[in-house]
Amino acid sequence: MKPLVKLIPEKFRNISDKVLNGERIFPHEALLLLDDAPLSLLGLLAVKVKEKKRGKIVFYNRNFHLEPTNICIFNCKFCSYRKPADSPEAWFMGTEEMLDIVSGYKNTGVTEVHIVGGVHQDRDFYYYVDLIKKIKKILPDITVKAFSAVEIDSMINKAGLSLEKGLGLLKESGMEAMPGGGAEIFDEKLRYELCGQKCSSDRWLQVHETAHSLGISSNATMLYGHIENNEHRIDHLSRLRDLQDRTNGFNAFIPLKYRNLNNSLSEIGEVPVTEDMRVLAVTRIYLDNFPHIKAYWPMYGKNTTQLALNFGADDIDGTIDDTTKIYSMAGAEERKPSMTVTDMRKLIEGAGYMAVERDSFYNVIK
Ligand code: V47
Repeated sequence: MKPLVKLIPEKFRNISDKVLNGERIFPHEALLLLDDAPLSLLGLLAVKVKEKKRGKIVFYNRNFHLEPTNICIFNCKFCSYRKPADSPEAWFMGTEEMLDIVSGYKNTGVTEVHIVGGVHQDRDFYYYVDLIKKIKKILPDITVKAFSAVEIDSMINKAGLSLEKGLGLLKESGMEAMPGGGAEIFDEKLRYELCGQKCSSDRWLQVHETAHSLGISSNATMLYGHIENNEHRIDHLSRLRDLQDRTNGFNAFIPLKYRNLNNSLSEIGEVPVTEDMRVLAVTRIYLDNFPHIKAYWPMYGKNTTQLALNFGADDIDGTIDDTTKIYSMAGAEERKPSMTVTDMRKLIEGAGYMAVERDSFYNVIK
């Protein structure tokens, strides 16, 4: 036996061989890796998988977020962002205010607007259809990546439309992609405990499946580091892997680390960075049909994001321009998240990778 192989504990040798040969691993094998494998082995395997897909390329984009409101009919236990309407920290942007923000990005090279926010009782489906049309009038070339499946489920239900009809109308108005939010954790018992008011796991998956069938690509997320265990995590990833087998409509998976400032779960604290890297690496290894794994820098912080590139991530998201508050309000280090293209390239190159600008669909921007 070669000396290097001896460094791999015996119980992981078969799984490691499978991963290195590009074979799919079973849920129980992913669980074993997540439970027990040395972190160094996870990093090695995840980097091998990623580099087989992508070589040395790590992607970034030029984007900004539009967060119309943080007033929300739902009250999820992990959320630090939602505020009651009379709170000094609540906001509700008017159409003109949002369109002024959008106009500010004319001729800046920005390629994507990511729209998410609270589900506000006074805003309906047709308001958002109209908003997207107005945004596309101002910035015709920008990709509108809009609304979590939870927001889409709410607005479409309220309008009394089928998913096919509602998503079709959103697409016609100019929405080409969907972000991966609202997935949280799919286990039904935990989901009920954390965010029982919002749509079910099956419905989240159905919204994405329908979007994919209409040619709207999307991302997927998993909120981890709260009350779930490793089995719940692998179950969540399995449901996503199964759906991707059917549709191939997901672009990226984004593990989202629970941040604990000012929410109802605060006392449980946050998982250490070693746990972040374990989750990330197993994700890259297990989700063999996901083209990209994103290390979302406003959530991890810049240093951990750089480390994440050595645990399987091949994308770091975008310039952001201090336009999202979800993570700063939840305690992330980046209080005003913003990076220039030069900053992003430096971060990626500093980790030993080649920085490549992409659009929302991972086409390379020269
Ligand atoms: O669904 C809320 C999470 C998500 C907290 O698709 C929290 O490119 C940690 O989905 N600690 C929304 N996480 C953000 C999101 C996203 C982010 C970046 C990129 C993309 C993409 C999508 O944020 C929510 C929830 O899972 N979240 N509160 C918290 N305290």
